[in-house]
Amino acid sequence: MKVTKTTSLSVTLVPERDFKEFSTSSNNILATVFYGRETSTSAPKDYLQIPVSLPQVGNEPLVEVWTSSLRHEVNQYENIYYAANSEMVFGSISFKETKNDGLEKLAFRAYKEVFEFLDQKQFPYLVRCWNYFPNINQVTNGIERYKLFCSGRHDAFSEKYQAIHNHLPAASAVGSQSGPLTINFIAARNHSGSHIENPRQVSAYQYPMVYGKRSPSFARATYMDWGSSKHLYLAGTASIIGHKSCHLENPLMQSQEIQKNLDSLLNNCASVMNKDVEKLEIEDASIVKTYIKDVALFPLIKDAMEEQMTGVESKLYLIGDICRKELLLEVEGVWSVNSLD
Ligand code: 3EB
Repeated sequence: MKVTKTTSLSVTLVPERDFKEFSTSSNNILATVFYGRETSTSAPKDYLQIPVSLPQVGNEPLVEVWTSSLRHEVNQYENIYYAANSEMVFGSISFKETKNDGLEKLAFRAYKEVFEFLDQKQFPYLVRCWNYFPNINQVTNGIERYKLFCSGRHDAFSEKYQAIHNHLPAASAVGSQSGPLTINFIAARNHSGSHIENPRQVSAYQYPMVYGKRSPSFARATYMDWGSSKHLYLAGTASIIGHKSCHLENPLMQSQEIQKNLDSLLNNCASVMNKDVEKLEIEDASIVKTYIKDVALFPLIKDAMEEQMTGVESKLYLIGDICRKELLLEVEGVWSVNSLD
């Protein structure tokens, strides 16, 4: 695999009050994500600005900032706002539900449009997806909304790909308090990432039917070599062993189980990634996001996370519903990878 050595992508959290200074200094911002905001995604800027309606909890408001070494353009394609350079695109699509256009249909349509966009603009490789929509655990006509979402997404992936599991990127699906269905994504032009599973967990795309007629379309992790920066994107990771939720109603034990899942996933990533000749080492995470179902659990979960991840500076805590109603939190992040050669 040949990659341009100078291409980079980085992610960090910047306090909102320092953001202006950050953005006017030499940083080449590709995209920003503002959590807890309702304002619409805007195009006429030097970078993509995406609001996500999940409230932040913690000391001071933070902005998630993605920077890249390459020159990019910001534009709109149908319902997709994006920032693209020669190697990568950061995009966002939002659809409002109506009586006639329910969640399943919209998830299908949104992913179809993302695939069409990626074809048109020649970014064939999805690297990471984030899915947000309200009332994720609500049951309508006997089916939970998360399952409807999974059906629509699955249908779009199956229409696009024959063996879909080879193409599924790391993802998160989190319940917002309000707002449209929003899908944020990163895709690559020249290299596909490697999608990696967790030996402690059944692959989500192989979950039994009790979790929905169509399985969730995501990988546990995606490794991407951008060139000078290499990233491991870990999907939303919950207290699930095999395919079963564990430690119901116990946030501390769920946190600890999540840590075991992250450790096992990172170990598996290290061994999969080192099958090539290049020797790679996983560093501390660049950013870790914890989604918490109930704000009352924040102090306890924060303590657990701070203890478990002492080396990680950029931690963000967001209030959101987890896609199984018995789960109290979920953790995702981006881990930097170094070449030892
Ligand atoms: C799980 O492991 C927990 O549907 O895109 C985590 C990450 C979860 C992504 C998704 C769902 C998704 O099944 C839920």
